Amino acid sequence: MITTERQGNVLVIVSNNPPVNALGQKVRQGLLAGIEAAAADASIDAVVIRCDGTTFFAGADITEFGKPPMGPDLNKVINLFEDSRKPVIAAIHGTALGGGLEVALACHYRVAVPSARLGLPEVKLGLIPGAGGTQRLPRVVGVAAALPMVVGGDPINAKKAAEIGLVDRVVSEGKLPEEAVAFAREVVGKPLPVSSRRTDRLADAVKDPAVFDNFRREQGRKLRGFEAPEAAIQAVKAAVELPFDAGMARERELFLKLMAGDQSKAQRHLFFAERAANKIENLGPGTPLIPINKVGILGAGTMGGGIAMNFLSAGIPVTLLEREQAPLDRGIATIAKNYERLAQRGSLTPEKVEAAMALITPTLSFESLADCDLVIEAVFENMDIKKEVFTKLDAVVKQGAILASNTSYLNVDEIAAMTKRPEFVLGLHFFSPANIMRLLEVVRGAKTLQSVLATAMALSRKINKIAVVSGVCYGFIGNRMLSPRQREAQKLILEGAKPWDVDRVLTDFGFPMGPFQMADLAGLDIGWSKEASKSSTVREVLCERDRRGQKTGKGFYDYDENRRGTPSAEVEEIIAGFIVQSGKPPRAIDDQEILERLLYPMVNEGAKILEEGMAQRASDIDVVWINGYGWPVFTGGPMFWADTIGLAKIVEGLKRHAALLGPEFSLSKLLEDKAAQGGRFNG
Ligand code: 3H9
Repeated sequence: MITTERQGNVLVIVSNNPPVNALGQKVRQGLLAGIEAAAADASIDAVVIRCDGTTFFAGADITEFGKPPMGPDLNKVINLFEDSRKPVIAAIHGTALGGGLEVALACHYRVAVPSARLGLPEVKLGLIPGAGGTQRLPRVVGVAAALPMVVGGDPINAKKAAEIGLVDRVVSEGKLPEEAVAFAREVVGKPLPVSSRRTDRLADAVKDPAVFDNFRREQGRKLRGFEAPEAAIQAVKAAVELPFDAGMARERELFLKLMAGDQSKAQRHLFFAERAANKIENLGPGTPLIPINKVGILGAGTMGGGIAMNFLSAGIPVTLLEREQAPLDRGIATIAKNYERLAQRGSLTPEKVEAAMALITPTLSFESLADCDLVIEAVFENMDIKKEVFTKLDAVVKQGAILASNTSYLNVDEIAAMTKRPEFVLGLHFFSPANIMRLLEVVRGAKTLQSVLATAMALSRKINKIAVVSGVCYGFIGNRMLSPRQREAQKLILEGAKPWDVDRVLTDFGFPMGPFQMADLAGLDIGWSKEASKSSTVREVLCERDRRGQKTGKGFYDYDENRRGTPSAEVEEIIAGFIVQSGKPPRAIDDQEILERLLYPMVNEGAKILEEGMAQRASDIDVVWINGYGWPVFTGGPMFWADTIGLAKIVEGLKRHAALLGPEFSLSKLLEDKAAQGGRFNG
C-alpha cells in the first residue's frame, strides 16, 4: 500500500492503493510511518510523496464515512508533513482531490504534470473539506481563487493551479518521479516556506470585504437548497477571520455536522449509485465488446444532431442521414453553431471543434450506413415509422452491427421483431438536449445479447453519459414514473389547487421547475391538433386560445419579454369552468397534500418497476431521476428520499389519498411489504 524508496538524500514515499489511491486507514498509517522515518533518518534531507497508478490521492476513502473512525486521523498525518523540518514535495498526476489536495497543501511544495487536475470536490458529496482544505487553500491562493474551488467543487488544471500559486512547478508529462526528486534536491538547504498554519498572509489576501456576499449572490441559483456550499463559504470566512487553529475547529464542526446530515448521506449514496448503474448484473466476466468505430444516426433534427455531437466530441466518426437535403443542411449547421458556442465559451478549443466537425459525413442515402458499427435512429416517435426504419436498416447495415432506437416510450421488442437480428437491437434513450444531458437509458430487449448491452454501457462512458439499464415497459424508468406525477398534477388543479401552487411546491422541494412551467417550456401543443381539439381538457382550451406556452408568450402562465411567467387570470377562469362542469366544489389543498399526491405515487411506480425487474436496483431509479428529470440531488433521488422519510409514511399517505388517486392507482406489493417490515430500498 505505502512503500518508501531512498534516492540519495531524498526519501520517496509511494502509495499504491488502486483504483484511485483513496486515503484509507492503511494509507494514512503508511504515510505516517514514512514521514516519521524521514524525520528520524539524518541522511535524508527531503521527502517526495507520490502515487503509483492512474492518480495522486483522489481523496479520503468514502467507504469509511459513516463508520467508526480508524486512526490515524488524516489531520494528524497532514500536520506531521507540514511540521517536517525537511522539505516535503507532493508530486501530482491524475487527480489530487479532496483529502488528496489537503495532503498536498500541507506539503511545502507541489509539483504537477500538465494533465493533473486539482480540486476540493467535497461539496459534491454534501460535505466540506475536513482536513484543513478550507483553511490552507485560501492561505495559499487567496480567498478569491479559493472560494470557487471550495464552494463549487470543480477541479482546475495544473496550468491554472500554477497561475494561482497552488502548484510550484509544472513538470514534464511522464517524468514526474525524477523531476520531483530533482526539485527536492534544488530546495534542500533553502529556508522552508512559512507553514500555512503559521502564516497570517491571509489578512491582506482579502482586499474586497464583500467577496463572500458577492460570491453568494452570484452563485445563489446554483446553490439553492444545498447545505454544504453555504457551510463551505462559512469555513473560508473563518479562515479569514480566525486564527488557524480556531479556523480548523470551525471547519471540523461544520464538516461533522454535514457528515451526520441527510443531504450528505443522499449525495454519497448518489456517488456510489452512479458508479453502480454502469454495472450489469449477471454479466459474465470477459463478455466481449463490439468495437464501435463508426456510428450512423438517422434524423438530423434537434435530437439526432445532439446525439451526433456526443460521438463527434469523443472522436467517433458519424454518418448523419436525413430524407431531404434542406433538413440535412439545417442539422449540420445547428451542430456547427453549437460547437461554435462551446468554443466561444472556452469549453472547447477551436482545433477540437474543427476535428469534431471533420468527423461528420452527411448523407441522404440509407446505403451509406452499411458499414456503421452502431446505428441509432432518432426519427419521429411513432411505431409504424420506427418499424419501417428498422426493416430498412436490417436490410442495409452489416451483420454484427448494433441497431438502436432512441425511443422514449415505445416497445423495443416490437421494433426488434422487424429485424432478423433482434439480439443486436436495443433502445438508447437520450434526453434533450442530447449533447448536454448526462442520462442515457439503455433499454434491454428480451433478446438483446449481453455483448450488445455491455458495449452500450462501455460506450456510454466514452461519450460521458451516465447510463442506466431499463427493461422494456411503457416509458421505461423515467417517463413511466413521470406519468403518475403528471396525472396527479392535472387532477389537483381540477380539485382546487392553482397550477402555480403545484409548481411552487415542487420548486420548493428542489426541482428546477414544476409540471406546468415545464409544459409551458416544452409547448402545450405537442401532440395537439386544431382539427381534433374538442375543448375537453384545460390543455386543449389553452391551445385553442393560442396559449401554447412560452413560445406564444402565454400558456399556464403569462410571460413577459424576459420569459418570466406570472399567474394568469384567464387560466384560472378556464380551470374554474372545468371545476363547475365536474360538479364538485373546489377545495383548499395544502402544500403537504400537493407534495404527497405528486411524489408518493412516483415512489410507488418506482417500486413496481423494481418488482417487475425493469430496473436492476433502486439506486438506478435515483440516478435516472436526478440526471434526467431535475430531481433534487440533495435528497438522493426518489427511492433514497422515500427511504429517508420512511416507507411506512409513504404507504400511509398513499392509502389516505387512495380515493383521490382513483382506479388507475394500485399499491405496489414490494412497497407495502418493505414498509411493513421497516425495510428500505437502498441498503
Ligand atoms: C474527502 O476527501 C474528505 C476530506 O476532505 C476529509 C477527510 C477527513 N473513496 O469514478 P470512478 C471508487 S471526500 C472510495 O469510476 P474514474 C469508485 O467508487 C473525497 N472509493 O473512476 C469506483 O469503484 P468501483 C473527495 C472511491 O476514473 C472506483 O473508485 N474526493 C473514491 O471515472 C473508480 O471510480 C472525491 O470526491 C473514494 N474517494 O474517476 C473524489 N473515489 O469500481 C471522488 C473513487 O467499485 N472520485 N472511488 O465502482 C472521483 O471523482 C473519481 O472517482 C475520479 C476517478 C475522478 C477520482
